[in-house]
Amino acid sequence: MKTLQLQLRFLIPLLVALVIAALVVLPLMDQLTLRWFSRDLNTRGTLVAGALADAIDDGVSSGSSARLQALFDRAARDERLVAIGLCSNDDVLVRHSANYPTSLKCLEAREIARRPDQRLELPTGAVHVGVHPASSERANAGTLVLLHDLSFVDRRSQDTRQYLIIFIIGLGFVISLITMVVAQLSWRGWVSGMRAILRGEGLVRPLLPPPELQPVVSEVRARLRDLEDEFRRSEGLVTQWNPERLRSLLHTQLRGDQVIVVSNREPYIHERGPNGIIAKRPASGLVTAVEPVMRACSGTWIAHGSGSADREVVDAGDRIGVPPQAPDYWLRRIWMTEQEEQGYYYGFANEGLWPLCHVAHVRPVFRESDWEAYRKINQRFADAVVQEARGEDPVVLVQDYHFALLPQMIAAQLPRATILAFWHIPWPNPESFGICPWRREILQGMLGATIIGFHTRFHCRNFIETVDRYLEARIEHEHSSISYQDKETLIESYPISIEWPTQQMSAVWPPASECRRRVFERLKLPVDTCLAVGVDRFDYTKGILERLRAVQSLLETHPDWRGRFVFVQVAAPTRSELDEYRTFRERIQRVSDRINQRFGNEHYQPIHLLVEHHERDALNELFRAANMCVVTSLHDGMNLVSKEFVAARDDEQGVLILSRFAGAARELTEALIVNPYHVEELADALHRAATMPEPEQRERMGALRMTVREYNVYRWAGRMLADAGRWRMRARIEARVQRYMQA
Ligand code: ADQ
Repeated sequence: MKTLQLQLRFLIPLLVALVIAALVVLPLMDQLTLRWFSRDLNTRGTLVAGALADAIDDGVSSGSSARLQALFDRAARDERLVAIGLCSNDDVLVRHSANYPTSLKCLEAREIARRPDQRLELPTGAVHVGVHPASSERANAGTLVLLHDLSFVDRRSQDTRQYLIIFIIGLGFVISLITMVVAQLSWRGWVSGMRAILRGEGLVRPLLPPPELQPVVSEVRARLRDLEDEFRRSEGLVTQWNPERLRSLLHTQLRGDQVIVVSNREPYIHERGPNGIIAKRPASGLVTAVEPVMRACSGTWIAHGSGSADREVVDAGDRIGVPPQAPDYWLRRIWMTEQEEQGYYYGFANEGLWPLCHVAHVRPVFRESDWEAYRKINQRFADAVVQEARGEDPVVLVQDYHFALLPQMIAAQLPRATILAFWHIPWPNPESFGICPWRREILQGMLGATIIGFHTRFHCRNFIETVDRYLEARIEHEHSSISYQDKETLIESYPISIEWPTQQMSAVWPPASECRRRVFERLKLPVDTCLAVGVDRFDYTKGILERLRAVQSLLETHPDWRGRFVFVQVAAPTRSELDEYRTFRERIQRVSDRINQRFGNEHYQPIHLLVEHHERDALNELFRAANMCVVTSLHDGMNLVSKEFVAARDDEQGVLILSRFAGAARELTEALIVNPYHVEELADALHRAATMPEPEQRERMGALRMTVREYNVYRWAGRMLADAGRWRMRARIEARVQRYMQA
């Protein structure tokens, strides 16, 4: 019924247009034909009159009426010329052919010839009346009245009219046919498309909708994207991210879909010790950030099993429930040989990508064999993700630079998975990245992800520019997205953070004064000591050497601090298999010894270098005991130590000195922001922190604590997962629209 209505709505105006065309076009056509022929007949008449002028003049002047009559009768034998008459100069009909209607006087003939149609109806039929001077160079014999037959004009006009009518009918028919077909198709497409959306069904169909509906699909896509952007912006205003909110987000926006995390470092390492097997938490910013998220969503974490007792504790599927005391999620361990670890982890990831991305004056090394191992291990993890996936569209969180190729490898096997790749370290500029021989492969691998996350907008921009430089991709800066080989990837900044301590947690902390007493007792420090701490993995990017130089400078320029200023550096051993790390460690040891020799004595050591892993409580105690925490990274994606120090100081005392090259400097603006390369500037900051009045410390620390509490790790994960949820919803709607447009 609807279709019929639609067709009528198209057909009626069309028919009306055709009738009007027939009423106007046909008479107009008749008029035009008559005018054309009149013009032709007048021209012809002028020619005839000119040709006869001399002969008529001869006939008149010789007085031979027979000759004139014969001339006229001969002329009137022409097929078209019906009759001919000669008017004298005073308009008297002096001679005419036999069939000339004598009732047509000269004056009347002139009158008719002046009318546009020049038509005269005679009993024998219609004629065209033309009046032409019969004059030549030597003669002026009067005026000729020429009567031309008009029946042939009428015949031709009728023929033209017939053809025109047939043409108009034909045209109308073709237009109606096209209109009906288009109306039918459009209506069906719209109806089924809208019905599909209302029914809320749909499966991904790789087919494209019919071309006439492509604009609609693009429009739907653009609107959804705008809404997403708007929502993301408004979300920034919401505060209070906590485990409950994250859990509810997982159940509402992700409808409880499975979450799989992939990282190189495992959240718990089982080691065999003298007292049996113990589970240790590694010193890692990534583990610190992702572990609370996994506890909240009870998914599966896939990681390299690197502990000496890791194999002993897993089940037949290489899985173990963690945390050990109260399991919340599964840890699936992946095994690799020493040689594989050497190539993939130490080689490509840590001798290649780590220095490449940090641009920290250590040259990256790229070896073909490392690249092969990297690819092989990435594939092994991708296969594990596929094994662990319960459905065809899990949410997979791929962590860090060890797995640049993983997104594409997972997408190849699970095209409907939502893959979030988070890059925990900085992304360099395109020129620096260009050093990598496999730059294109790495970018292509990463662009298999649905969303790629960095800590800062600055790193996002570097990444987008790098893709722009090395791949043929379409970049939409407005939506911060990259389309590569028909796949769209969102590039977004998600500043990582820590789990803000709950009241139950902080309630059991010893008071700051007690922490200070214990630490001072352990390190045998006089009570009036100003204590500065640094806590890092023992890595050349963390700026440990720069700190030592600044301490030396402080003790040189402010000798009154000698004996009263102590710097404790806690450095967790890391990547010790690599030469670069071993030499760095030796160098730090040498410089510390030298400073201690120069400024220390048997009771006083300005530098305490503690090269060991500390448990969380021990670090917390140290942070609470210190007067300041020194974070001087030469380049750092974020730096969680700075946030941990802030979280530990519920007494709102203590000063944070923070490198401006750490991502954290963009959020923690109330810290003393420094350039770690500038020795004196850093030494000044140490002095300023050591002498900062308590009220100023309170003001700064209070503001810092508000920031870290609000921008906590649940917000980091929540924003990312919320984006994933919206992306999945968008993909579902798009698939539905496309599906029903096919129908
Ligand atoms: P990391 O380079 O490991 O992380 P960071 O963010 O400072 O750097 O995190 C280190 C973690 O290890 C912290 O949780 C810290 O407490 C812990 N840690 C350090 N020394 C320790 C020790 N001696 N004993 C025990 N624990 C220790 C990478 C990037 C960072 C980014 C994080 C998270 O390099 O820029 O902030 O990932 O994305």
